[in-house]
Amino acid sequence: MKLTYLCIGLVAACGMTLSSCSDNYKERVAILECNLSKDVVNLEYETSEAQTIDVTSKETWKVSVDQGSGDWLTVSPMDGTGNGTLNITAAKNSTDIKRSAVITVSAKGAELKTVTITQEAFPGIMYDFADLTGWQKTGLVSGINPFSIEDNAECEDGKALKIYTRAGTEYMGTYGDRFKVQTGTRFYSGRYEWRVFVPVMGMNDRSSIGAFIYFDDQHELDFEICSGQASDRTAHNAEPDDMLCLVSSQANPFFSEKSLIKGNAWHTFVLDLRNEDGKFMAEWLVDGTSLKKQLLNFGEDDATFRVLCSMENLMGMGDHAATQENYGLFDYFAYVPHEDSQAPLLEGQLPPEPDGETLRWDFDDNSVPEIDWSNNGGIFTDGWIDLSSGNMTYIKDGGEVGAGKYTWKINVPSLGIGSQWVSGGTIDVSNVAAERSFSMYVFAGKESDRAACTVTPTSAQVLVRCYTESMGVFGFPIDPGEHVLSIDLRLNKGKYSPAWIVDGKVVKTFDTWYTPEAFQFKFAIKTRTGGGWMGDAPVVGVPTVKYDYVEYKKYEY
Ligand SMILES: [Ca+2]
Ligand SMILES: [Ca+2]
Repeated sequence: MKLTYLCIGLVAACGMTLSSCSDNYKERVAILECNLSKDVVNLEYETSEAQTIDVTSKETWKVSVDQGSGDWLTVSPMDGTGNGTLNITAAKNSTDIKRSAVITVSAKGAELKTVTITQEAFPGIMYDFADLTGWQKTGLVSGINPFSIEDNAECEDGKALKIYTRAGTEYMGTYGDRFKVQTGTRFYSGRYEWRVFVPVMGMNDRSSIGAFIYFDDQHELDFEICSGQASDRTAHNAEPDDMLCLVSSQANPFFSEKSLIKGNAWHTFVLDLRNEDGKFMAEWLVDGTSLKKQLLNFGEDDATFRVLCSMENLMGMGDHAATQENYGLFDYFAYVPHEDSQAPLLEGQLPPEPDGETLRWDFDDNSVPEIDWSNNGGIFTDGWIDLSSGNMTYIKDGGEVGAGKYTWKINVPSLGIGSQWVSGGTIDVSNVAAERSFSMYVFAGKESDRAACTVTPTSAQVLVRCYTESMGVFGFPIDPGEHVLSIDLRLNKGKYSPAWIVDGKVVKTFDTWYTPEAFQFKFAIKTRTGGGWMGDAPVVGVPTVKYDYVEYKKYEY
């Protein structure tokens, strides 16, 4: 019945004669059998075993595969005679899109048979290190760029992030080479997975490869890989190509345990955090083998984690300063939530703005309201305050500020690279001597500041310098001209959590450990020159910088 319909269809479509239809019919009856055991196969995003489809035929058959624009499905064999079996293998789907392909089996004169193969999307967030989208570089120093994207055939996508540290005592310790990339997105419970190439590192060098998650110094969970101290190597009967792998919790509770791991090899490091009665049950696995399982004293209500990949010349990791350049390669980092995991806090997404009173100063009568601000050298024209040689300090209510959204419109000048000049808003601690601040200056940046940017600046662009001491500098390129900049200072679990917003777009968020109880702040708009942290050359002339308005929304918490 089916064949008759097909034949009629062919006649209509191709204008074939009835006699040729009749010939086809006869031929088809003779080779009717070309059947497949399945017509649909659904694959997980990652499968290790090949799926099979049985072909039942007495004829010679051929296989064709339509996989859209991709190249992810492998079918073998692609032809055969008589009964056979097709083996279907799929590459891991690292994308967030479910994909499909159609396999067609044809035998001469027989009806075409098709199998639709679908593959689930990656159920979490995959960072493949084909570039550094979503990551911030930290610890950069002048003169070298320790981060690079390398071609590597052993990577799933052919690309890896390489981070290296230098040999020598001058690059040791707190202010030595400590190079990291960290995610802007923050995560809760779930499965954290890094694929890392561990070389044989300099013997007993104080260098380590890090794959870890961080909220603050009390909430940090790590893998650290080093060649280790000689005494530890002896205690573990390490072979020359063995490295030491430390699994650690920095606190709550503290522990650090060592085991051996082969150097000159790729490894998969998994940190699995499951919710258990409001706490995290944490498990550390290397290449599928569990090294440590521990219930922590904290859970999702206490910490959200950024993910880090690092190379650091750290004390305690060996017996002496690095004798060679050491490096690590990172193929990918992948996060997969558990069923009950809170959704990640994506970079660029903020929770709804808290309520609060909004204060706004337009300067449109060409003066600073004296009860609100102290003006030190600002000059008014056309409703703008020119702070090229001045600053203005918020003095209302004694000048104390806290959680809130601080916004200003600035006309940014062109600046020579490395000029020691900054202008913008800064929220500075007022009750202790330590440096604690949230600032958002515009500056040109040194070459190292510019190299550190996730988005590469053009030569004409300047940088928005997003800064707080506990984070360091995050530079975001903008063109000279008018921009609206905001520091959106929230409280997250009782601690200050700033977001830096450029023209309405969140470019950076960070959780500090600063609390309103410990620190009071004052706000100012300043132009400053001459600091070594600003650049490596004196500014030429007096760049013109003007502000159209300032706004402060005091959040109610
Ligand atoms: Ca990769
Ligand atoms: Ca104005």
